[in-house]
Amino acid sequence: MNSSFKKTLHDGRPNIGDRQKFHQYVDEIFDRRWLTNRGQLVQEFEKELADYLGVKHCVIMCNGTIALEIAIRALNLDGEVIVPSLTFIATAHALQWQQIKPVFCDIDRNTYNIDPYEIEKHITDKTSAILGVHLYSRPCDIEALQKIADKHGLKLLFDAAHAFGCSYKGQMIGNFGECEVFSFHATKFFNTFEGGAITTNNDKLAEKVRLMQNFGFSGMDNVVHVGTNGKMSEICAAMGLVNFDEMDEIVAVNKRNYECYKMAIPSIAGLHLIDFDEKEKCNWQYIVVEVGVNYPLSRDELVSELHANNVRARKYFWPGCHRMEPYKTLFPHAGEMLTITEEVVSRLLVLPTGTSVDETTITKIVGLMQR
Ligand code: T4K
Repeated sequence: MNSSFKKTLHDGRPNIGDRQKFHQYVDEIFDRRWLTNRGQLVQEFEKELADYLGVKHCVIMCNGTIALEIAIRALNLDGEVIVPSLTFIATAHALQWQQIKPVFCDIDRNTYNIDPYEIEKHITDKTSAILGVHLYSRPCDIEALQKIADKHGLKLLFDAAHAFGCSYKGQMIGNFGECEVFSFHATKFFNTFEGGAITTNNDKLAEKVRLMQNFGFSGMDNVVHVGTNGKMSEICAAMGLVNFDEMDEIVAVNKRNYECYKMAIPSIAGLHLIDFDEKEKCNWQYIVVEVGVNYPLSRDELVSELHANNVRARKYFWPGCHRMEPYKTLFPHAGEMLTITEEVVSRLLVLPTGTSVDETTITKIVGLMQR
């Protein structure tokens, strides 16, 4: 490995759209002196996203975590909610934050998404909902989850933080369950610095979510609901509009990068690269590799080796929410029902992609993985 490769940090840096356009938006924001509270750019951005997703309502938020919390509260969830443990900690925290017990459910061995066949084992008279996560750009088995939710009178909602720009059976993610929640954090392929959204086809829910996002205000001086501050600022909406214009190019780069990894990784004995359904729309953002037993290094050894060469591979989402606080103390036996989760969390790693990563870099990264 040449030393200049080793000296540079190889990381999935944020995608940044046209700077000039962004600066123009900033000037407009300053000229209008309208910085936040549902300004012109937020409204424009909401409309663009709703049209793109083909959904009736898109309520843009300050980040994905607050959006999750608002969605959970707007749906009146309580008691227990069934959720995968293999997800970012925010999914579980959004429940626990509101005194709702996250009940961790195992995942499907092939998709790493919540396993519909495991869900019924966890349903009690306290269960109010299923919170699915479309992990690593791959939608959950939505039909199966909806069937179980309907059978037991449970609400179904989705953490779609990884699945903006993806489709399920030809329909864009954002249209399923009671509502879906996106994150537009800097580390997501489509970012607004910080940001998120709740999307729904339910008019009443959308109205409630809008109220809750703005302290419950319905017009000036009139508070009609309990609420919080979940608003997005104009500057974040400007970033969203700029990046939205370049989304197709960003996705094309992601796809090229995925294909570049795919040319080499499958031929390395013991490494398995996740695949995506070519018939569906995908953001191609997650280059997830499972390290098998026949690979000469463990996942942790391989990650250390990559880090030693300045390649920022991540162990998302090790060790699983159930092994982090407060859950590991609250539910010390949760792992007993999470056999697959426990197995795969120590095998998965995520490699860098995005517009800051080129084919030469990928060839070198893969070279480090060859044994
Ligand atoms: N649900 C799911 C399934 C999620 O994945 C997330 C967020 C949420 C819900 C909650 O949505 P938000 O409330 O965040 O909107 C990151 C992000 O903070 C988090 O948004 C994301 N998931 C999670 C998967 O990853 P870290 O702690 O891994 O980020 P950090 O600081 O290590 O950054 C990752 C890499 O990106 C670093 O190597 C440095 C680089 N980076 C990062 C930032 C912020 C940059 O180059 N520039 C930057 O500006 O959590």
